[in-house]
Amino acid sequence: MSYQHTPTEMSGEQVQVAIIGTGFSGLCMAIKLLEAGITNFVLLEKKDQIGGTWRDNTYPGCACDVQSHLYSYSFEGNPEWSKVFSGWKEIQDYTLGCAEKYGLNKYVRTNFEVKSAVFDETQGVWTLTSVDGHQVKTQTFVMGTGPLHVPAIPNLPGLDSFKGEVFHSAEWNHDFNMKGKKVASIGTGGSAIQYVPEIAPEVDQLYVYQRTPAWVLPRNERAYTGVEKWMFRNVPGARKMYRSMLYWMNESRLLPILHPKMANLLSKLAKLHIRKYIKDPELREKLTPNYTIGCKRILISNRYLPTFNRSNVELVTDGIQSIGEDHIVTRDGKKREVDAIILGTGFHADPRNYMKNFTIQGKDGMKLLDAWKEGAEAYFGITVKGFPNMFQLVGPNTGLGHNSVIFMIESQVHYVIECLKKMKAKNAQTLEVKPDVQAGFNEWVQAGLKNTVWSSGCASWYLQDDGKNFTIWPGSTWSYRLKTRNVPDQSFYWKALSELPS
Ligand code: N01
Repeated sequence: MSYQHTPTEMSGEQVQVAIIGTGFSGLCMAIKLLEAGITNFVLLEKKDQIGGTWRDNTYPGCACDVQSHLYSYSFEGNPEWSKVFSGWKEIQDYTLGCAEKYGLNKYVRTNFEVKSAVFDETQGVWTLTSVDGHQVKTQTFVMGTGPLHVPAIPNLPGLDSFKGEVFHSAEWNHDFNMKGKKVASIGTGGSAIQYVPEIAPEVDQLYVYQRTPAWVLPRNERAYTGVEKWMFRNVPGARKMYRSMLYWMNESRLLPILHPKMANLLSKLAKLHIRKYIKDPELREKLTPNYTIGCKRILISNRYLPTFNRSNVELVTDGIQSIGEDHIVTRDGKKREVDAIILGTGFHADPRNYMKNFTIQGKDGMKLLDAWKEGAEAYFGITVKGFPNMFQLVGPNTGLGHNSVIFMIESQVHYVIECLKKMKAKNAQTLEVKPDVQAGFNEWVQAGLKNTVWSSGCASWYLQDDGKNFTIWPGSTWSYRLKTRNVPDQSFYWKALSELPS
């Protein structure tokens, strides 16, 4: 893959649009800006290479649990996907390929980690400043930063005193040789269930520390045959039809999520899955969740559960009491000596946590995190009152537990482009969502989330501490698509430069 980095040499640059992040959402935004004839933009990337989740997560077994033919841009099909659920490397190569094909590399400014965005009300312009003090002035900015990228390091007593190797799943230490080592893995979410089966055969002993068991369903994994790939390449409509079929298959997974009674049916299936692999009733009970399926992300794997039948793998369900220089002690007083601790403990999903080092200041000196004191919210997850010309991709309440987030990203990018077109047509310097429109929308969102699995009383990173669901879109993805097709004039204040305060 030939890929040219663009150096960070941009202080003082002035653009129409600045996009933060070069993952799936940032790149999609850039591609669609070019399509709309907007070339005066930059892509700001904190690291030295394009990418997002699939650049950062490289742990053994890391793969997407949405089918690749669906977890890719609708306008950039890839007949060459090697299997149903591709690994991180294949997905990252796909995104780099898109960046190259659409000529995005020249718009990218790497090593530009934005630390603040400040709105100038008199000019209707944002100033973005990097941690190194470089600045970009822009009329509009789009956050394509993704909600799950700041690792959550658990506050476990004594973790700092541990002398062995410690790393988070998203910061995998590939130099650490696990052969013959005793390894502890903490957490049993989407990441851990992928790497646990991979490392188990390597290590001398693996202790899997589980706080809450995960609901796990079978993974329909297989490689595509040569004939299938030939058809995807050559038969008109074949790839699109297949993608549509995957889309509706995933969309149907919404039913048990929205209707807890149907969730019972799904949990019966998951229990059969556990029964198939785990014969020991005591172990089976430990691995069986007691919360409504869907409340935490439903995981898919055929390899995770059988791992616990290995003689060198132990499931530890007693809570961690303390960590010493070379061991972990659980609440039952048992001490296990380990050489390494892997933290499969997830990410700070609440922007009020993961955006602590990124100050966004809108109108009247208002900081975004102050505006979000009660919880993050936006209009369609995209625009926020008091923060004109700021757009978010995969913002509050637009995450999914059942289908491909790329579908949501494409809807949002379309919406942003429509906003920009309207601004131009109206000769508006600024656009700002009306407070009552945002409030009404969020009441509707929260009402839609009532009586779903997320209001069943379980703990989940989809929920903030007070139980409010700030992450999930309450309906189907096609309903989101329909609602974001058009930008209603009356939902926003549109102001020309001459109307801005002096
Ligand atoms: O993180 P998680 P992840 N002591 O938050 C446990 C996406 N993803 O990195 O459930 C002990 O799911 C925590 O326990 P509990 C996907 O959206 C996507 O695995 O809070 N344990 C849990 O078991 C996913 O949801 C793909 O009780 C502690 C685990 O750590 C998201 O990324 C693939 C603890 C964290 O699980 C995050 O997944 C992989 C503590 N102090 C991931 N703190 C795709 O294929 C936390 N835990 C698209």
